Amino acid sequence: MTKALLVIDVQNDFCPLGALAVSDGDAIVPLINDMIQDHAIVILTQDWHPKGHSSFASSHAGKAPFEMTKMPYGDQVLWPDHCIQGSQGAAFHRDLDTSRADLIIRKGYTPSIDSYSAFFENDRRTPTGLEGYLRTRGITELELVGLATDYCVCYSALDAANLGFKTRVHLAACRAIDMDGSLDKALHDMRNAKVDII
Ligand code: VGL
Ligand code: ZN
Repeated sequence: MTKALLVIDVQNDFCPLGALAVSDGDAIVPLINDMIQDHAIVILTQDWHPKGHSSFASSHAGKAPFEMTKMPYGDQVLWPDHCIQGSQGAAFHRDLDTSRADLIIRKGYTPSIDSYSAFFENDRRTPTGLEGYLRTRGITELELVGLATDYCVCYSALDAANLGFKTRVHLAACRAIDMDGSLDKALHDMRNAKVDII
């Protein structure tokens, strides 16, 4: 068994005062830094959208943030503009220890497709390349932490488990957006997919 710690989207825009702030999002940073010290392999993800990305409400006339729309690939929540490539909001939280990361995988760069999961874009078919990276390194086990529990952590954990990786989510080192019951649904879906939740 070779194990990696997968740290999802600990970026300024998901922390208090950020464009898509997750309440208490920054509270997990010290815990994650401790976990980074305890793992031989650390991988970080970074939400990384071009300006005018199709997941932004501002790209859809008459739509407000947190409303739904239909994309060719299915239902999509419309978000405030966030994690614009190269912006301060897209940068990692300043206290996150990024020095030990073997890989930083960016996602959400395709203008027409959102990407919650670290493995596949929201069309559920376009790969990010993370699966190949893990397999070629012989990594079989993943510990997930980060933001947000009910979106990018959940989608990444579901894909990881469905791809056959032994997958564990550490809730103490995650925080959720939690709108319209999304956290309860995420926990339910992860349990059904045999994700270990602690
Ligand atoms: C995320 C919404 C939009 C996340 C990213 O990191 O959970 N959520 N983009
Ligand atoms: Zn995003």
